[in-house]
Amino acid sequence: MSEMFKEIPKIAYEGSSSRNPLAFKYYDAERVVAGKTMREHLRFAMAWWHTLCATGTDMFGPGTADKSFGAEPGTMAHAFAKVDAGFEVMEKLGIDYFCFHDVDLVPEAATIAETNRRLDEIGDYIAGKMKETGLKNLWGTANLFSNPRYANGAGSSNSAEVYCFAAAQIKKALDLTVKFGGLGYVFWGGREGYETLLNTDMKFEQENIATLMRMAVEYGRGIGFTGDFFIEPKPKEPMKHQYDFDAATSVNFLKEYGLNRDFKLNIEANHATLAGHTFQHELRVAAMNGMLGSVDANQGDLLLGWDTDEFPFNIYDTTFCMYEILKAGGLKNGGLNFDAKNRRPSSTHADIFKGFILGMDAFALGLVKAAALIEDGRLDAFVKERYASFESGVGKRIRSGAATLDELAAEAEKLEAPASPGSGGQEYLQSVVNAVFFG
Ligand code: XUL
Ligand code: CO
Repeated sequence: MSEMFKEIPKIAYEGSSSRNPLAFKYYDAERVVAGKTMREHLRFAMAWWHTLCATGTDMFGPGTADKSFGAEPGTMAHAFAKVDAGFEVMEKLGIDYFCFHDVDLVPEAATIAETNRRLDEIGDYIAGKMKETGLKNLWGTANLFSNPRYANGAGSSNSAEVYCFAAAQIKKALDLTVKFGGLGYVFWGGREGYETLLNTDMKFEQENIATLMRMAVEYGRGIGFTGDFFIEPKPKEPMKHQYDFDAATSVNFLKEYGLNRDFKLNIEANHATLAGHTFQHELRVAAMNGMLGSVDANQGDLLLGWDTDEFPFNIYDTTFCMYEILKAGGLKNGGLNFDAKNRRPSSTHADIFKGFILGMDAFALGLVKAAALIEDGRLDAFVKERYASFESGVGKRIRSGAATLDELAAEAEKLEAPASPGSGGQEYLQSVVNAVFFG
């Protein structure tokens, strides 16, 4: 295989004073932070779809980036060229994992049998490259939203025939994920939702989605998949209302249908902001329910109401993300998948690498700052003190579940001064964060 990106060298760590656009300023893979190397903490992954398929097409115009990689798009030769390009991107950047949808890998054929044959062919090639390079699969998924048959959803479709197609795609995507030794399998319910309740039986559709997920677990475990299944919450786009709206909604759904033993959540930054939450809020909801599985690392633009999937740039957000991950004890079968794409005018091959450098540096810096905030201890100490009234006396009885309303009402009557919660200290805490950030 010949080198595709001849103008791009292997990207090295050169430190924050480097002015080389093709070097890491903060991501130093083997540097140990909070007991593990950056590489182990961050477990970066390349998203096949954005890196190798997306050309910058939008509803106002065609693509600007050339992702042909020397082959005719839409052919199997192109599918193979994308594998070569993808492995070169990962090797040059030192990214250990990739994530894929079934139809990112090959052009979809007229029949499932033919698509599957193509997937077998490309799957063998990818597995060979993985063996040769040591690169790994973070997670796989099936694209159950692009093909017109999924206009009304996949698991939530009104058509049992469409539902069977979805099942067939999930089966094959699970086969591939297991073949690649993937750590996870994702359900992003792109069109699992509705446009109008006038034509929708919401409970019926949600039951069907749960049934499809249960079948996927049964099949996956049967073929030796030991990783985690993930739901990736998103409130809207493409549907007006999606059933996996946010982390809390998804946790409730998984518990309601008894799927919580096999499933965790894949939290995406831009999906969090579309739901009206911060990224950190969604990570915390997942973590406090024991379901913080993996992360789609990107960011949105708060002035825009859609999923812009930008490479991460905001250091406060990457810090608070890594803060939640460190506090949760790390990601077991997850990592940081760059579900991120270059802006449409950033159309050169070098821009692909610069996007990843931005994102990897932003998370490396976030990791360092999150570890520093924990080490500093002032945030933890403040929170502990804030709830101190629950450590003894009546507060302790409330926490143990032993208190009664009668008893608490009697306590309240004994109080001489009006009860006060004390200062929330937000400005102080924010200044602590800035002091830790900027010294
Ligand atoms: C879409 C999105 C998907 C999922 C995988 O918003 O995030 O790319 O990550 O289907
Ligand atoms: Co995503």
